Formats: sequence, structure tokens, C-alpha cells
Amino acid sequence: MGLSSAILHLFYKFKLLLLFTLCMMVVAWVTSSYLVDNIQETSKVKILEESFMKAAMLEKENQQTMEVPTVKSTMSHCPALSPYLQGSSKLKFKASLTLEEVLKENSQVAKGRHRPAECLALQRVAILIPHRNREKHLLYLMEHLHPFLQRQQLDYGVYVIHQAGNTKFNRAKLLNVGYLEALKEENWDCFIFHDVDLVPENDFNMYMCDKQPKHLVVGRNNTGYRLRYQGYFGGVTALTRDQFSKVNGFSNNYWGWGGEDDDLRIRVELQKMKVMRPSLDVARYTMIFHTRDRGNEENRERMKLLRQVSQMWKTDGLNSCSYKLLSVEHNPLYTNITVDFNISPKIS
Ligand code: UDH
Ligand code: MN
Repeated sequence: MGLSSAILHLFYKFKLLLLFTLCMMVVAWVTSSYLVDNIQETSKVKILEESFMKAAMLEKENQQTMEVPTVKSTMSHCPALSPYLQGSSKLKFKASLTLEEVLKENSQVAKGRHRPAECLALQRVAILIPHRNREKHLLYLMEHLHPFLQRQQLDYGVYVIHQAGNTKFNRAKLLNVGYLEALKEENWDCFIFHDVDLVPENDFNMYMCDKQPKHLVVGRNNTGYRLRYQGYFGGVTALTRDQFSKVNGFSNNYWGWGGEDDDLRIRVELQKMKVMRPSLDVARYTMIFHTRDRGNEENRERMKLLRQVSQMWKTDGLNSCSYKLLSVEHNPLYTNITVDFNISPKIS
């Protein structure tokens, strides 16, 4: 082999090597880019997966918050003074008023309860009405009270505590029952103890509790819109859950008419609390005319009982209120609680 052919052979080998190296480089490049792509793909999938998980979790969290009554968590409190108040109104009591009419006017009330849709009410208020044989008065009160309480933007519930049978009427004990039974349903902040025949004339007379027990009937039509007497604490009063429990509620021992409201005032004073009253221009009521009821004759024992309040209040009241619960019915306009006080003296 000559020199030139040897050089040619070497050159040929070199070309082959170059070709081989080039091939190897291509193979290496293809595999490496595939691998890199693969790695990138995997991390892309991972990121996507993670974001999916996050989104799913967020949605779940959102759903969970949606399931809780969102009103409570997102709404702000109602203003101190409701924008719906109208002030004084001339009350009318139509003789032909029917339950159907009152129900129609108050279709938004269910089980005697209502709360504002636009804001969180400042207080949860239970209205307790002692009752027997005053159906027409109850109808008039429902007609006026529901719109009145809604204009005040309250979260409220109405309870009528009905005394079964015809034994002597006991207003105070019925109100104790109302307090105890209403608290089984809801953690009410404030209790309004309300006669069935007193209709408020001015919606600036707020049905809310205060730092001190409140007396709301400063004036009424049948007393010439004057306080009946110094210290009068009857008709309609407002006490917080704690104020009422502090005095051990009403006495259970007042059968028939009179004295139980004075007894409560003495209990309040014994606890160093002070009765407060709104101003006379708003705390005005119309009492639907009535005569004395059978079964609610004047209680001649009341003066004697009133002299013993300081010895009695601790053991006579909420903690000693025994009764037979006959029924709890949820009517559209109120919850009706029927009780039997078979231990009371019979009507003479
Ligand atoms: N109540 C009843 N049924 C009764 C007795 C009393 O539902 O049979 C309730 C009702 O909520 C009433 C409250 O107890 O508003 C107080 O009783 P009341 O209205 O008889 O007391 P008031 O002081 O009247 O208003 C006393 C007798 C009125 C005699 C009038 C004569 N001029
Ligand atoms: Mn009355």
C-alpha cells in the first residue's frame, strides 16, 4: 500500500468516526430532550394537580361557609335607631277583624318569630303574654304588635301562656312559665312581659332591654296618660334574662288580680336595681276596654304578701315554679303554651 492510499484509508476511518460521533450526539440529544421534556411534563402535571387540589379545597371551604347561615357571619348589626320607625299612630280596632285578615297581613311571620333580613338585630327578644279567655284582645294585639316589632328591626318571638281550666288566674306564674319554656327554645337576651289588652301607640317605645329593668307603660288612655301610681311596674315590662333570673322571677303566690307587679318591683329594688322608664311622649298605650274577668277577682291577700317579699323572694319564684305542661303549639303568629296549675284554690 502506497502512502497516498494509507492517508486515504485513515481519512475514511476518520469520516466514519465523525459520522459515528455525530450519530451518537443526535441520539444523546434526542434522548436527553425527551427526558427533559418528560421531567418538565411531570412537574407540569404536578403543578396542575396541586392547583386542582387547591381549587377543590377552596371550593369545599366556600361551600362549607355557604352552608352555615351566611347572614350571621357577613351581615352588620342593625343601626341603634331603626329607619322604619313611624312615631305615634292612631290605633283602630275593627270589630269585624278576623284571624284570616291578621294572618294575611303577617305572612312573613312563622311560629311567632321574625328577624330583619337586612341586618343583625341588636337583641333577641321574647314577648310573653299571659292569657285566658281574651281571644279578641289577642287578635288585636297580634295585628298591631307584629308590624311594630318588625319596624323596630328586632329578632323576636311571641309566646302566649295560656292558663287551662277555670281555677284562679295567676298572671305572674304564667310569666315565669313563659320565661322557662321560651329559654328551652332559644337563648333570648330580653323578655317583655306583656298584658294582652295593652297596645303600644308609638314605635319609638323600644321593645329592648336596658342596663336596668324597664317599665314601658308610662301612660295609658284609661288613666289619662299618667302613671297609675308612683312605683307602678305593671302592664308591660322589659327585663334581661339575667335581671329576671337575679330576682328569681315573679312570685308564684299571687292568685287573682293585683300585687304581683309590685312584688316584682320590690325584688328589683332588693337587688339594688332601679326601674327606668322611657319618656311619657313615647311610652303610651291604649288599653282595649274590658271589665273584670271571672276567675281574676281582686286578691285580698296581696298586702300581706307584699310585706314578706324580702323573706320570700329567694325560695318563691323561678326556682319553685311547678306546673303541668299540657301543650306547646307553634301557631303562625305565636307559640301557645298551655299549662295547668291544679294546685291553685278553686273559684268561690
Ligand atoms: N288575663 C287574661 N285572662 C283573664 C285575666 C287576666 O288573659 O281572665 C291577663 C291578660 O293578659 C290581662 C292581664 O292578665 O291583660 C292583666 O289582667 P287585667 O287586664 O284584668 O288587669 P287590669 O289591671 O284590670 O287591666 C283590672 C280589672 C279591670 C276592672 C275595670 C273596672 N273599671
Ligand atoms: Mn287590662
